[in-house]
Parts: sequence; C-alpha cells; structure tokens
Amino acid sequence: MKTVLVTGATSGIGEACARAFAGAGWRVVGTGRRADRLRALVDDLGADCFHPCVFDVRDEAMRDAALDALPEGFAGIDCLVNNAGLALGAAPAQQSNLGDWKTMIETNVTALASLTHKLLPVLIARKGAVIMLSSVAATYPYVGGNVYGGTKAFVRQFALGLRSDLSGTGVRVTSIEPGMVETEFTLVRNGGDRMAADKLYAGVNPLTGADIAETVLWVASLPPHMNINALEIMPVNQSFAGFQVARTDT
Ligand code: NDP
Ligand code: 8X3
Repeated sequence: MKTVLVTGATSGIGEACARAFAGAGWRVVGTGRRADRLRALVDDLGADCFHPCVFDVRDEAMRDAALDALPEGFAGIDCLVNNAGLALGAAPAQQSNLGDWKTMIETNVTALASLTHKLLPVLIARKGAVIMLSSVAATYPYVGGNVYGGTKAFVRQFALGLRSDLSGTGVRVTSIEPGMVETEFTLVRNGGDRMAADKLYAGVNPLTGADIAETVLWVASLPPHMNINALEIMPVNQSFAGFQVARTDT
C-alpha cells in the first residue's frame, strides 16, 4: 500500500485529493491548520487510512514535529502533493497590501520548497512522485494577479527544474496548472466575502476540487516510466482574452 502526503487537505482541491487517493486504496497523510476539518476526514475515511497533521506550512518546527512522528504505515511517503496555497487580494500591484504579498510568498513558495527539500530523501529512496499545484496564473498574466501569479510561476519552474535534478532517480515530478476551480480559494482571496466568491463562479460551471483530484490521482497512478511534466486544465467556459491598451501620453 502506498502513502501520499497532501498539504492543505482541509478544503477544496486538497480535501478532494485526500478523498480520491483514499478511495483508490492509498494511505493519506493530510495537513492543514484547521484541526476540526482534519478530524472530520479521519471520521469519514478511517484512522487506518487517513492520518491528520495539524500545522501551518510556514512553521518548520511544527511541521517537522508532526512529520517526524508519523506512525508506522504512514511514515514512508511515496507521493507528495504540494497543494496548500492561497491568493490574497486581487488589486493592482500599486494598491496591494505588502503583508499579503509576503504571506503568499512564504506559503506558496518558501514553505513549498522547504517541505519538498525535507521529503526528497524519502521520495528518492522510494522512487516516488511530487505533484505541485501551480496555476494558469503562472503563464497568463491578469490584472491583480501580480505576486500570486509570480508564486505559481515559481512552482511551475521549480517542478520542471526538479525533473532535471532528479534525472536517474526514478522520481516523477508534475506541475498541475488549473484555471477556475470552485473551492474556498476566492473566499480567502477576498477576505471572506461570500458574495464576491459566488459572483465569480455564477453561471460558469467551473472545475471542482474533485475534477482536479481525479487528475492528480491519474498522474500518480501512471506506470512508473511515464512522467506528466505539466498540465493546464480549465473549465470550458473560461478562456483567453486579448491585450489591454492604455490611451495615455506615455
Ligand atoms: P482552498 O482555499 O479551498 O484550500 C487551500 C488549502 O491550503 C486549505 O486546506 C488550507 O488549509 C491550506 N493552507 C493555506 N495556507 C496554509 C498555511 N499557511 N498552512 C497550512 N495550510 C495552508 O483553495 P484551493 O483548494 O482552490 O487551493 C489549493 C491549491 O490550488 C492552492 O495552491 C491554489 O493556489 C491552487 N489553485 C487553485 C485554483 C482555484 O481556482 N481554486 C486554480 C489553480 C490553482 P488551512 O486553512 O486549514 O490551513
Ligand atoms: C487560481 C486561478 O485564474 O484565479 O490559481 O489565478 S486564477
């Protein structure tokens, strides 16, 4: 039986990944700050299948204490799903909050790189896999995407770089790059404004966490000689628009 570690399993894509991997017979280590959500997953999936780890991904000491104490059966990680992340704010850079920028960088970049660094030895020993949640925002800029898009571009390029470094180890690395997925993402981005979140998704038929989880599980379940490098996924109703033009003196 294989074990997957899913960061950010308390909501959205991460929670759906935990459920999908558990359904496919994997042992799941799920992380997040909201202990009650992780406890609910233990109740749903069973303590033999799901092990909760409560920590903030930015807190390395708390993270290490939890991961270094994983019970037997959950300790050998075969697949790391680097999912925990967030966007804060959607204002243009010149009107953005610097604290929000730092939180996004610490969570989406620093913590993700640090956890990957910690788990690389076990992943190499087990010829495992790293699956990163990047975003279409890594490739396609939009107004208000600024630092969030920058963090996701880091995730994509880090994944591709790892592919190079891990040549010959048998470790697989994938960057998953979704467009609009209806989760708590927009609620978090807009400071808990439920109406703003509902408005964004209204009438779009957006992707669901389960859609992305199905893809993540598929990537992890492919024969060991196959590596999906990067994968963009969007709802049919989301697509591309043109450049913007400012008519000024400059
Ligand atoms: P959700 O807000 O629903 O879930 C985010 C998860 O990340 C939660 O489980 C949350 O757990 C966890 N998390 C956030 N910050 C921290 C932290 N400091 N420490 C520990 N855990 C943290 O959003 P999604 O499911 O949509 O997002 C998952 C990933 O997918 C993100 O990386 C996001 O950038 C990416 N993505 C999302 C898209 C979308 O449209 N929804 C599109 C493309 C990519 P808790 O709060 O309990 O700590
Ligand atoms: C989330 C998708 O388009 O809101 O990564 O940036 S988007």
